[in-house]
Formats: sequence, structure tokens, C-alpha cells
Amino acid sequence: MSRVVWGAVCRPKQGQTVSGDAYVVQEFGGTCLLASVIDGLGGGHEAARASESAAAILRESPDYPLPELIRRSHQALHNTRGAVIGILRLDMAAQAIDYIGIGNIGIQVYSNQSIKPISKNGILGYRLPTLLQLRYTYNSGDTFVLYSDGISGRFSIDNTLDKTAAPQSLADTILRHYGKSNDDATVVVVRDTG
Ligand SMILES: [Mn+2]
Repeated sequence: MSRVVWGAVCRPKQGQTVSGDAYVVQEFGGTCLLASVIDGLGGGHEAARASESAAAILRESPDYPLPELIRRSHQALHNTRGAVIGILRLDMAAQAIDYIGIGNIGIQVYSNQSIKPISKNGILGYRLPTLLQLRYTYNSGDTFVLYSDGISGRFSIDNTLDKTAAPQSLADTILRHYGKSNDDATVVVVRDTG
């Protein structure tokens, strides 16, 4: 499993000590990895309670089908502010990813293949859309970036960004240049070095 490398950064908005964003990166089953970014609505402790509830469900059962993880999170968040979520699963044996996104979590993939997963509108805890699980095959060395809306999506058209940098370095650079001070901001970078 040493073939997968990842990095993550999560910082609260200016003036807050608690981030309402949360993330999960968890290897499982020998050849799989689950990565997720979750943005609790609003900010501070109440937002963190919502995002952490969903994160706990993912950490507990990373091997569950993605729609099942979404449904369980949706139920668990009924009495919270709600959250938006993106869940990426890498299957390194098949060199394939699956993705489900609810609400505005972004995903950017650096690959020679055209891999452009999308999220559907909705809010965990309040309103689930018809679930859309997208599957793609990828190449060794491809890099996957999940990010909350506290990061400007303009990083995806930044040609000066070194997409081959170590994942933690890439995550830090994206946050430093594209993080919005008025929102919690999270970046998760995963690469299969296969
Ligand atoms: Mn946000």
C-alpha cells in the first residue's frame, strides 16, 4: 500500500479556532483508499459537529458502497446544520475511482485521461438528490484533489502549479494561493504512484 501517497490541509476561517470542514483519508482492504471532504453549513462548532458526524461514519465503514455511506450520513445529520460532501474511492487493483458528491465540494483530477467527476445539488441531513456514482479508470501517477468552497476553483487553471509536487506540498500551495480568508478551507491531495 505504499504506492498511494496523500496530503491534506484544513484551516478555519479567519478569526475562528474551529473549522466547520472535515476530511477523511483512509486506506482499507489492502488496495483501496477512501478520501472525503465535508463542509458543515455555517461555521464554528455547530458546523464541525455536522461534518464530524459524517466523517465518523466514513471512518467506521470505508468499505461500504458510496451510496450507502451517503444515506447513512444523511440520516445521521438530520438534527444538525447539514453538510455538503465529496467522497472519492480509489481502487488501486483496478486503477479505477468512484466518486459521489452532494453540494459544492470540488474535485480536480490531473491525468492524461478526461476524468471530470461532478457533484449534484443537495445537503446532507436535509435534501438528497438522486445519487449519482461516477466511475473512471486512471493512470499511474494521476493526482486527485478534493477541496471545499473555501478554496477558489481557479487553481485548476493555474499552469504555474507543480502538479507533480509531493501531495502535502501541493495541498499547502493550493491553500496558500487560493484559500479564502472568509471561509473554512480544506484540500486533500491523493496520488497513486503505482
Ligand atoms: Mn465552505
